Amino acid sequence: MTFKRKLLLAVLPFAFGFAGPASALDIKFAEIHPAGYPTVVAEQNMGKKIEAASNGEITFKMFPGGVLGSEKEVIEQAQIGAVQMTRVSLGIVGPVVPDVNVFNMPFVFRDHDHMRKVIDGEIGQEILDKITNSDFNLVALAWMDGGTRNLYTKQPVRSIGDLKGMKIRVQGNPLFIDMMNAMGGNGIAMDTGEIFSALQTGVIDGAENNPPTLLEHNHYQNAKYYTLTGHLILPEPVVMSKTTWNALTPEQQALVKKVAREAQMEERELWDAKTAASEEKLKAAGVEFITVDKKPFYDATASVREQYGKDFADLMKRIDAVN
Ligand code: BDP
Repeated sequence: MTFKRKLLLAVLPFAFGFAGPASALDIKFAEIHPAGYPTVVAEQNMGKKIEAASNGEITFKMFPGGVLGSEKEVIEQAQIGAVQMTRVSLGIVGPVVPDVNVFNMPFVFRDHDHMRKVIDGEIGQEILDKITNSDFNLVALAWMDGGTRNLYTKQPVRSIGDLKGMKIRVQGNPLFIDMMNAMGGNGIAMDTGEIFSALQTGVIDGAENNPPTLLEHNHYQNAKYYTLTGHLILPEPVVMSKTTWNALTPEQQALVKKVAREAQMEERELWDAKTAASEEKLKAAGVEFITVDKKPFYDATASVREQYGKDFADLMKRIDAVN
């Protein structure tokens, strides 16, 4: 080695201001939900465990509130390793890894508990593996619970006919556009961060989501009718950039997997409490909760399950069989 090169290697760490050991790996975790949200809290606790168990070799920092970008942008950053970890709705993974769309179909789960049993079991692991084994350059580690999604609108939807022609925001997945159109609405895709002003200015007539998101993203301020359709129950994978994953030792990989799974179980408790509290707050803020006959919504979306489900016939039978 030349003297110049030796010198360069010696000064490099100082020139770049490295603080910790040369092998330290910094995990930036991107979240679109605000601090205090169930997913954020569970993920932060996961991060603390990773830091504590890694003897300073791994650091973890949470970036909540969408400061690192929309879910789509963050996924792109994670693919190239600029963001190391994130949690996204499975809805936005579908267009890139079509195999996961089995969970994205309307009414594929009987109810919230059914979804939890499925993600906890072998089918849940299979779908995580589909993400990991795709060209996505991500490792899917665990599931967060994203609750049950219902419609919220500026004008009340008391039966399926009321939805006719309403412009309803959905996540950017053709499956959801088709689903909304099949129910009589007019599905419009946009990022989460755009919904608030789109509701305010009347670009859309409504959206659909769980109670914590309706509350915490302030959508309820411009959409006071919450119709309990329960059409989607979307779990949310926690993913790590494969570039980051490959830089971990096998022991560190095992640690990350273990604590991510613990976060999956912890978040669910936080989720239930947050959902109950959100429902109370929404009602107190004047949001009307509308109980509706779900059957017409189920029937209207049969064509969507047929079209998107044809590749998943066996899997859907297995999902059905989970008790
Ligand atoms: C929330 C999910 C979040 C989604 C958001 C949305 O937790 O990941 O991005 O819905 O619909 O329930 O955009």
